[in-house]
Amino acid sequence: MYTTSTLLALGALLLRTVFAHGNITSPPARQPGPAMAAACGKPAVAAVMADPTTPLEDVTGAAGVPQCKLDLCRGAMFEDNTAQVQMYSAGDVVNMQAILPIPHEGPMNVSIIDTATNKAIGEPLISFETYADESLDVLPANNTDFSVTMPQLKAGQCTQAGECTMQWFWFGTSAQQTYESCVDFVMMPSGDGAAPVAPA
Ligand SMILES: [Cu+2]
Repeated sequence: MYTTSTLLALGALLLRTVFAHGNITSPPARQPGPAMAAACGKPAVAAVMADPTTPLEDVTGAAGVPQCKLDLCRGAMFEDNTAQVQMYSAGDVVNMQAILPIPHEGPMNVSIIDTATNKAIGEPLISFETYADESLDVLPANNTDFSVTMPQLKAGQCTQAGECTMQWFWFGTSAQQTYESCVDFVMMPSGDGAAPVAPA
């Protein structure tokens, strides 16, 4: 016998492929474009254009394509996003807005990523052990509206556009869906232009 919640779950499963899941809306996040099409294929770009909140598992034809860095910014490339590089200084508080039309409970973090290595620099700027919990009637306000504080990086680090990106990463545990939105930025020297050197 089907319960109401079973039917709701079935409905959610069917709708999952039609409706959105989640992404960052502010500051402006990396969008797909010609460079991504060259690396990941036109169907991949079409999938993200059709649903800007799609998990990377649903980016058509991109899995296993060696030159497509699907696990960095869901394949979106800096070269397609040079016009929206944010400028930050250490200590800046950056408000971030997310939309989560279909929540999936799981961990989330926002981290500064070295794009050459796809490795995080330092600790996450914010992290949740449990985020976007669909069992809640209303999501906590800080799931869709939160702030991060830009850290003091080593002198010269993340000062070239494209060198680093600020990536929102969320994994829906039971949905087994991964979400990534990237905000491109450069760190501006603080004070008199000579950035203080942080201890290694
Ligand atoms: Cu989803």
